[in-house]
Amino acid sequence: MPPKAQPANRRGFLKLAGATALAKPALSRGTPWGGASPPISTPGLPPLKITEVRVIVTCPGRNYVLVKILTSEPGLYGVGDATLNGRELAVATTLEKHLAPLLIGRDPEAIEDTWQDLYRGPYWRGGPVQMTALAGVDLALWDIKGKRAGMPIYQLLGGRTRRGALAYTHAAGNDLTEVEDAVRRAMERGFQCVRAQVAIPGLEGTYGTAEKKKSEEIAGRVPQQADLPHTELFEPGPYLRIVPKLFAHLRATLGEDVELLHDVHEKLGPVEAARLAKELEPYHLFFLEDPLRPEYKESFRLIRQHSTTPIAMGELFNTLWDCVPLIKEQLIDFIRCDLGHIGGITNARKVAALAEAFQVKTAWHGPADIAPPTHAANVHIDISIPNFGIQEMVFFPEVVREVMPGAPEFQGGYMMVRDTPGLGTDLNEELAGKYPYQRAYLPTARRKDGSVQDW
Ligand code: EZ4
Ligand code: CO
Repeated sequence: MPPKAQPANRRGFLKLAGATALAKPALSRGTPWGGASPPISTPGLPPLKITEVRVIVTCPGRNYVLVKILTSEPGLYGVGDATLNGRELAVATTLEKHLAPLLIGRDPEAIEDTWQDLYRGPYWRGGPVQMTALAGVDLALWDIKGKRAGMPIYQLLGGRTRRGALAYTHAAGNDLTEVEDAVRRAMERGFQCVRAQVAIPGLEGTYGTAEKKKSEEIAGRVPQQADLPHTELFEPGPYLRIVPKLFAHLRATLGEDVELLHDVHEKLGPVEAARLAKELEPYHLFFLEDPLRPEYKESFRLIRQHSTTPIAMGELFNTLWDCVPLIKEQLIDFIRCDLGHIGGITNARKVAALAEAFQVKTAWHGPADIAPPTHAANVHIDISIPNFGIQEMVFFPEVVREVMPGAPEFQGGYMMVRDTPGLGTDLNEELAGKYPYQRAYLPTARRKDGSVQDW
């Protein structure tokens, strides 16, 4: 029997939100189902509904936001990651106050429909806060679907295309030999690919280097406090001089057999980035990461015109459309979105497919400030697509692995996911509760003259 059509009544719905739920769509004649109702779930399986959405903010060493979606089937739930470093509570509030009421009563199997509805529904769409919240929901729903199907997510995405995901780790130091030693340690651990960052002489605590010191002498800055951002110094001149020296040193001492990468962290202007890419050419980088800020996509042309150093970009992108200009003009070689900030698996697999058509490979962002469910989602996609490039990874401390078990594991240079149904990751809520949120910010940066610099 077709469901009874209901008149549109948004106010009525809002009052109901959290109890029964899903907005009843307006009557539209001429459909076999008697209205513009959302798609229905798998025939033959018992109908499934979302019964509860829990938002858990925990700080086992650093802050993480998790979203746990429970269903009408006892014991069937999914856990997603909705961590946005430095703005965790904005995402948690979005989830609790704005998204949870829309999810209760909904069919968790209709992932794409839910994604579209939550992305396009608010009219004011996108941005890192909303896209991270959406990623949390998306991952939890994929986790549920995998568990219901009895399959790991990579199977639902088409099955394995490879045995493991080639991984890179970070090596940093205060001078060239310290970085060299760090790269050697990574190689001894089994890494074939290593990202190398070095401190800039005369400037303290550059992005990615081992020690982050305060630089109190910068003009016009408020004093540092533990729970306020510390400010780093940056000058493009010394940076542009030391980085080619670093890679000359690494090639001279380590040879060609290790793949080397470097993260610019969107700090340069167009001609500076072009110069760096050009000067690094002799050292054959695997890629140069995030050379320009995401606003300046057309400037990537300048880098391309001057160098064959492979370029990777994307951890600050929030939508599929952010990726289009760079991919369709083949201005990059690797697209490295953050699944946690681009709306999860549902959007990332479209980014991967778009990239495939233009011979661009994936290199999903994999830092310590996104939680194990996103790291697992990275690897599920990595091992099920044809155009995987490389996977950034971190070793989580023991306490994080206890709170969120099941993160992908490093084996001989590759990342492996569990073959258990769903993402393979979980959340120990009781333990998470023992580590309450602590206010924390990402660092900021300034130039020597005191002016603001992108970090
Ligand atoms: O600075 O995720 O490639 N990795 C990175 C990260 C980012 C952090 C910011 O929250 O650039 O370390
Ligand atoms: Co980066």
